[in-house]
Amino acid sequence: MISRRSFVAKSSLVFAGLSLAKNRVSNSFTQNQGGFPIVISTWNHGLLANEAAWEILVKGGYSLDAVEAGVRIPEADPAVITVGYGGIPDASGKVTLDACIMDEKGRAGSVACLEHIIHPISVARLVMEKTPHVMLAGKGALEFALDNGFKKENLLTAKMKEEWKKWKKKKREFSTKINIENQPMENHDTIGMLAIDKNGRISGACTTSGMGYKMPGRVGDSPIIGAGLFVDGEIGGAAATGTGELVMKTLGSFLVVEMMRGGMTPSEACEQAVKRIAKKIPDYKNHQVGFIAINNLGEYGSFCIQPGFNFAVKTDYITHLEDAESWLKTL
Ligand code: SD4
Repeated sequence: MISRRSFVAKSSLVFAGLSLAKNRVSNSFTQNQGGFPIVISTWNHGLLANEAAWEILVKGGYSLDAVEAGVRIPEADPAVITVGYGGIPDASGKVTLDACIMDEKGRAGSVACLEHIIHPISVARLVMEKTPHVMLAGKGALEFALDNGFKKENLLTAKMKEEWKKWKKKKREFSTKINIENQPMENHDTIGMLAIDKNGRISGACTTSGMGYKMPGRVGDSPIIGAGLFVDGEIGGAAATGTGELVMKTLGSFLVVEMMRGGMTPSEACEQAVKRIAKKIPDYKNHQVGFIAINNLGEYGSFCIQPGFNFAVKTDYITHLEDAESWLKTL
């Protein structure tokens, strides 16, 4: 499979070296080289998540196990304040989580507005495997998780409780902060991950605590199959990050996969989905949305509205972060 990798991919490793966080390269060096196993995921926190996924992929394991294991890393990490434990709460101080998972056979599972469970992605996988449904939300999702042995936990850390109190005092309105994910004080956001295993099976996972200080009950794109994540085993997969409302209105990840079905490369397909948002949503410039995508050859790509979105890539040859091309930079 790695025969499709060109000299360019190998030389990108030389440029980038193997140390993790320092590696940030222009995507023009490495996109669309192809081959698998491969795992890609959104934002800086994708680097560590990819490592966990890679442990499974490199041993010949299933991509579905890999993406679940991968995104469980930021879910459990309180330093990642927009995924899982330690996530930014909603306006009422509750941490509510959204997640979904999808495999190469088109099976899908999802949870929305789930409280008290550190690993919503694993609950989403159980919804997929144990129920006739795709999505469980709120209390029902929590009951399902508890019935299946998940532990009820307090997800609001002392640090985030303090931040929430400060936010309340200032009576700040909800706002969508662009690239909040990589800001030192508020770093990281939704993790979307796509992987292809040694057998060519594609899976994806997406998990988040959603927009910080969102309205209670608000659900974003991340648990919506076709919006925050979509996988078609014959074509490829896509995942989204950023303002979920824009992604939901355009069913972004599904759109990316359909564009690839029509013959576009992953990069071109992500660009088209961003352009669709730009065409349909008048105030899109006030928001960030970023897509990552992978096709069934293991070629990958990305595109975003605002400069500042990056994603992590791991293959036999590559371990690094790449900056996504942005629509506003091209205007
Ligand atoms: C949401 N898409 O809840 C998520 C948040 C996100 O970068 O990814 N922000 O809308």
